[in-house]
Amino acid sequence: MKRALITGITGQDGSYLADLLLEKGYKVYGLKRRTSTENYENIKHIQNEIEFISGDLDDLSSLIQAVKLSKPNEVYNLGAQSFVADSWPQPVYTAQITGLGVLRMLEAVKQVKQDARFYQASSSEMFGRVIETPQKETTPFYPRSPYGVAKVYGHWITVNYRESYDLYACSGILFNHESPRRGIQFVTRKVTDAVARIKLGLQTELRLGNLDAKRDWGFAGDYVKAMWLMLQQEKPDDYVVATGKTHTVRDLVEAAFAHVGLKWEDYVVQDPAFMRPAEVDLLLGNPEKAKKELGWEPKIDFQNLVKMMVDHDLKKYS
Ligand code: NDP
Ligand code: GDR
Repeated sequence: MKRALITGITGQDGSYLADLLLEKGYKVYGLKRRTSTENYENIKHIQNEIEFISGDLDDLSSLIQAVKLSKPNEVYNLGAQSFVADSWPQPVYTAQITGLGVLRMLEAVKQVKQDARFYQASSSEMFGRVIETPQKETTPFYPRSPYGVAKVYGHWITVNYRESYDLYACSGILFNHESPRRGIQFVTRKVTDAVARIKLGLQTELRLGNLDAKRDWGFAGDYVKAMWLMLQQEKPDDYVVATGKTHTVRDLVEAAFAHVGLKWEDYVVQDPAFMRPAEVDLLLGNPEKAKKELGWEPKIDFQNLVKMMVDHDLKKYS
């Protein structure tokens, strides 16, 4: 039985990855930080099948202990302060967890179990003010937020540990991916949740920031398969994971309201409070390498993703 250690197990991706690995017969260990109230919402259906280990990406000793206890064949480092907007008010914390947290996890693997395969959750936010379009593995980085800068560090330290210590370490450069388990602060879920509440008469308006930003949005359930595939190859490498299609926030809003028969213009209010100090205007990924080398294909397109999320939120409030 293969053993996997997942950081960020309570998050969107951690929960889908745990579903996938349990289906494949893995023993799954989840690093779980202490929180004042329990947040098992995304994993409550599999809670009894996961072995939780108390730890924090800020605490190297806890990560060393987690690797000792789980003796993993594969480590998936998905834990992070992952909300870009909060990386401006919390830049040092974001650097500690999203940046240096990667180094701590790599150190734990290097010190305790060098043959464990390591996955780092890199991000399209590293491309930021894009140098070329579409973005691929060789596109230079130009991050536009403290979060993006921290992810660039996490990316390069993963490459460096691979080259310095011969670790099997991969970075997946994943473009935005969403689902009914997406955190409520992120724009897709904020919109689908509000559309459901407005349709059911529980809310009257939706306040948003920049409607012109473009993102390459896919489905999280498809993207965790690419993470697993990266760790099953002969040699470790880095891959862009994306749909190859981009849409504006306005397209998202329009699709979500249209799905319940409403016009978005009647409800959406632009609010400067949700504008960012520096914006990433356009992200569009080229997933050719992942398709060719991993045999990976996204299954859910943008329209179906939006419908899936709105339907889920409607059911939740009905
Ligand atoms: P989420 O925000 O849903 O989950 C983040 C996870 O990290 C949660 O389990 C959270 O725990 C955990 N975490 C936060 N701080 C710490 C800490 N100090 N120590 C240990 N764990 C911590 O993110 P996603 O699932 O969406 O993303 C997973 C990873 O992929 C992240 O690294 C993100 O930056 C990256 N990424 C995400 C993309 C996306 O579109 N979703 C695209 C590209 C990269 P808790 O529940 O306690 O808060
Ligand atoms: P992003 O996702 O920053 O791309 O990071 P988010 O959904 O937060 O923003 C996407 C775009 O929507 C615009 N926007 C708003 N965003 C939010 N959250 N709230 C609003 O009200 C709003 N109005 C407009 C934003 O300005 C932005 O342009 C996500 C995270 O999952 C990261 O962890 C991950 O690395 C990247 O995706 C790839």
